[in-house]
Amino acid sequence: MPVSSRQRDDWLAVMSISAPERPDQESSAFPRHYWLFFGLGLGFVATLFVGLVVLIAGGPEPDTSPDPAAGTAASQPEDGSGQTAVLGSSEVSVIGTEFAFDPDELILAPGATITLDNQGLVIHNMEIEGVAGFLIEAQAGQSASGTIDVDPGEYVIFCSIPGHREAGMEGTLTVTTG
Ligand SMILES: [Cu+2]
Repeated sequence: MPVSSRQRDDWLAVMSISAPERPDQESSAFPRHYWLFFGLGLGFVATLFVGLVVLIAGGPEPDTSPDPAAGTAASQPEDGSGQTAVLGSSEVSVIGTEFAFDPDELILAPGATITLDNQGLVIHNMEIEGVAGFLIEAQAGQSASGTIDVDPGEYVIFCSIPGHREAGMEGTLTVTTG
C-alpha cells in the first residue's frame, strides 16, 4: 500500500508538473498565431499605407500643374482688375470662354481693333448689338480680330452663338469721341 501511495504521489506529482506545462505550451502557441496574424495584418496595413502615400504623393503633382494655371487665372483678374480696356485704346484683346468675355467692359477709340482670343472649348464670336456687319468669330483655341467702325456711344457686345449670350457672354462697349 505504501508503494502504491508513493506511485500515486509520483503520478500526481508528474501530473501536477506536466499539467502546468500544457497551459504554457498552449499559451505560447496562441501568441505565435496571434503574432502571425498581427504580422500579416501589419503587412496589409503597411501596403495600404504605402498605396495611400503613393496616391497622396501622386495627387499634388496634378495639383501643382493646375497651380500655375490658377496663378495665371489669378493674374487675369489683376489684368482685368481694370476689367475695362484703357480709355481711348486703339486695340484690345478680349478673352472668350464658356461663357464670358474678359474684360466685359470695353472703352475704345473709334476705329479700334478688338481681338477675340477664344480660350474656350467651343466656337465663340462677338457682335455689337444694333451694328450690322460687325462680327468677330473664333474657333476654340484660336483668335480673330475686327475693327469697330461705329459712331461714338455706348453699345452692347455679345456672343451670338445660341445660348451663349444668355449664359453670360455679353458686355459693354463704349466708343469715345477719339
Ligand atoms: Cu460664345
